[in-house]
Formats: sequence, C-alpha cells, structure tokens
Amino acid sequence: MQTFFSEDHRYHFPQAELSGGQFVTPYERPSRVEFVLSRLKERGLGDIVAPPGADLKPARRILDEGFLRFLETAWDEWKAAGMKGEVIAAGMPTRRQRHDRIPRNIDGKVEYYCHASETAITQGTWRAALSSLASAQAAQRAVAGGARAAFGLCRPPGHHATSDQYGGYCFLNNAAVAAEMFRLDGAARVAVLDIDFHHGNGTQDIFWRRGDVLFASIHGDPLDSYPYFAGFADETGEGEGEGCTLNVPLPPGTGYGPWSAALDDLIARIRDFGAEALVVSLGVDAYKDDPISFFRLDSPDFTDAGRRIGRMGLPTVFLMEGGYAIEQVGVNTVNVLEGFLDA
Ligand code: Q9C
Ligand code: ZN
Repeated sequence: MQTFFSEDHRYHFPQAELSGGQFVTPYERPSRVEFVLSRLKERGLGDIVAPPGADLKPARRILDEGFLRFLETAWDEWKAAGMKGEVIAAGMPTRRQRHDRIPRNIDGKVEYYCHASETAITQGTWRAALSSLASAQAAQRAVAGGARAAFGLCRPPGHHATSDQYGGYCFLNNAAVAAEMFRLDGAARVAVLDIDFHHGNGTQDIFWRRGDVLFASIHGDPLDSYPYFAGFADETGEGEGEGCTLNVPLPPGTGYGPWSAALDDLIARIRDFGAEALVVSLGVDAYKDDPISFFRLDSPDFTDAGRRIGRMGLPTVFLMEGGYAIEQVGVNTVNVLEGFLDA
C-alpha cells in the first residue's frame, strides 16, 4: 500500500494549546507522524510518496469560500492588527447569537470561524493544512485509479473541521474532500468510517443532508468527551440524508469487545448502504494509553480492526486523524493497515 505524505506538515506547530487552564505544548505535534513514518519503513509497507499540491476545486464544492479565504489570510491579518501571539479564539458564536454577520475585525473573524479555542493558527498553518489535504487527495486518486487501498499520512488532521469552522486540531476536512472526490469520479455511494476516538463532527456536519455519503462513527460518548455537542446516537441526518449518519457513542473504559461489536455493526450498515468506496478516518486515540481519550484498545486490536475493515472488500482510502500516545501512534496506525492487507 502506498503512503502519501508531505513534509510541509511541519509548518504547523503552534507553541500553545489551551488545556486545563494552561497553555501546553500541543498534543497534536509534528513528531506524531515521525513515529508513523518510521514504523511504515520498519514494516516495509510500501512506497512513501510526496503528493502534488492540493487541488481546492473539489474542496470548494463542500467548503465555504469565506472560510477558505479566512484560513489563508488569518495569520497575516492577525499580525497586521498588532496581535503579539498566535491566533487563538477567545469566544465563538453561541446559542441565540447571530450567525449571519461576519465580523470585519480579525479578532471577530477568528471567533466566527472557530468552534474550539484549544486550536491555534500560526504562520504556517494554512500551508500545512493544504499539504495535509494534498496527501488525502493523492491517496484518493491512487484508489480511484485502481489501487485497492492507499494511506494519506495527513497532518494536521481534518475530521473536526466543518465547512466553515476549524477546531479540535483540524482546519480542512480531508476525509470529506476525499469522499466528495469519489462521488465526482463516479461512485454513486461513498461511506466514511470514522474510528478516531473523537466524534467526527465536521464530517457529519458536511454530509448531514446528503443521501449519497454515509457517515459512520464510533467514539467517546459526547456526554463525557470532546466534541461534547455532537455525536449522540439520535443524530441520524436530515432530509435526503435521513438515516445516512450513524453514531455509536461508547462510555469511558470501553475495551475491544464492545468496540469491535460496534465496528461490525457499522460495517454491516455500510454494506447495506451499497457503498462503492470507503474513506476511513484513521485516528488511533482509542488506544488504552492515549493521554486525552478513554477507550482501552491495545495495539493488536488495531490489527484486528484493520482486518475487519479489509474484509469489506471496498476500495479504501485511509486518512490519518488523531492519536496522541505518540510513541505508539506508529505501531497502532500501521497495525490497522497491515490487518487490512492481511484480510
Ligand atoms: N485537554 C483529533 O483527535 N480537546 N482531535 C483536547 C485536551 C480537543 C482531538 C482536550 C481534542 C481534539 C483529531
Ligand atoms: Zn481524536
């Protein structure tokens, strides 16, 4: 299986994440992917290829133009306004407030386009986010071109980013763009299977009213975990999309037994849906020692999960999302890919 990866991810490395009332070094840091790269090489999984530049044309079909322009210019505007630190939203539009007016002031624009203030924008964030999207797109093209599967080693991750808000370490929703590209390439129905510990609220939001893209996610119960305000089992989509969103929230301490039962259930639903292509939001933060999560998967469980996904027999794009027990991120991620290949 080929991996697509861009060194430009390094341009995104904020100094600060707001966590527990302190500014800490972000959990989502460049070294995460180093562990994945070295494990890929150690296991000889396949070529590691630098992608061509991102193509924003398919992205523009599902992402807001003003949001894209904001991400591109936020840092420069912030600096031009005399701000001294990294771009951090102090507030955001909330209940019974206006969402139909976009502030002129950069301080207000940041609040408008952000949904979680732990995530900072810095000088190279846009460039890195584009490179992450580029890896996802190259992986999608490889699979659309006939490869059984490909891996986009994306950083920063994407599944929390909506069409017009960033947060949860995510800026551009790579999985959503890849799914949309499969549609453009002629797949009648596409599924996104999100196994990151956190609910993929951004992906869900983007396809909420769509009957052609199934979104299926297993994640920490939002009553107990970020993103808190999405991911409940009764969220099933609306309009044409009714029944095309599937959420399985699970409680703190969940181990591989109930987790894999949920996976099997979602796999059966994806089959019933008639998906012709699959995008996997591959976070490995369901791992037992993840510092910000509460499931108890062990490393061999990831291999088994990959095998179950592989047995679906679908053309599959894996895209890196979360995973913060950094020294195990490589083993756990590659275990999924190896399990898949072994199926
Ligand atoms: N004190 C992904 O896994 N909350 N994003 C962090 C830490 C945000 C996770 C709380 C977690 C976002 C892609
Ligand atoms: Zn996550």
